[in-house]
Formats: sequence, structure tokens, C-alpha cells
Amino acid sequence: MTEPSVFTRIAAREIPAEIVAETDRVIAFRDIAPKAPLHVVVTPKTGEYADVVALAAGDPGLLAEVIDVARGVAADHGDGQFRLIFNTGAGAGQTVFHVHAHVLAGGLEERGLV
Ligand code: DGP
Repeated sequence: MTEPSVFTRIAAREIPAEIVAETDRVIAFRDIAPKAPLHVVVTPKTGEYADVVALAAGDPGLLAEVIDVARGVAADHGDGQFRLIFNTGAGAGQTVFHVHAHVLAGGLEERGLV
């Protein structure tokens, strides 16, 4: 059996995080190293899908739920506009192989993110 990922452990409340939204299957928490005033990780609570390509193929409804939670976070904590990033593969900067979206909002232009 593989070790639970850091995100599975956050969802299980084994590792503390600033949780900002949650559904039965999805959790959203502030990134530990924020790249923008609003930087939230949105992820399924369980880690069977390593990346967004696997999630889209295996459970598109869960992917839609991740995106809807991201929408809600951006609406509740900003003006509803946001950048959504799924790093896919180590060469693209993915470090946690438990699919997750980065929600970035606020000050994106100043940071060269748009
Ligand atoms: P990625 O590079 O796309 O795999 O993004 C992983 C993100 O997860 C990275 O921006 C930092 C964040 N992260 C990793 N470990 C923790 C943690 O223990 N707590 C929180 N809040 N975020 C974490």
C-alpha cells in the first residue's frame, strides 16, 4: 500500500491547514507557499488520481466538483475572477501526485501571472 499523500492527511485533519471550503469529496485550503494574495489548493479528499488527466478520464464528475469548489472560493474570497492551474508532471512543476488545482487571484498582473 502506498503512503497517504500530504493532501489526504490534510483532509483527514492529521496535518493542520487553513481550510476555506469543503464538500463530501473535495477540500480547499490555503497553499503553504502562496504565490498570490489568494492562493488556495482544491483537491479531492482521496488520492487515487495522480493528475488532472487521470481524474478527467476516471471521474469527470469529481473534476467538475473541484472546479465548482474553486469557483466558490474565488467568489467568497475575491471578486470571482481567478486563474486555475493544474500542474501535470514533475517537469511542469507538479510536486504532489494527488490531483489538485491551484486557485490564484488578486494582484496577478503585478506578479506577471496574467
Ligand atoms: P504542485 O507543485 O502543483 O504539486 O503543488 C503542490 C502545492 O502544495 C505547493 O504549492 C505547496 C502546497 N503544499 C505542499 N505541502 C503542503 C502542506 O503541508 N500544507 C499546505 N497548506 N500546502 C502544501
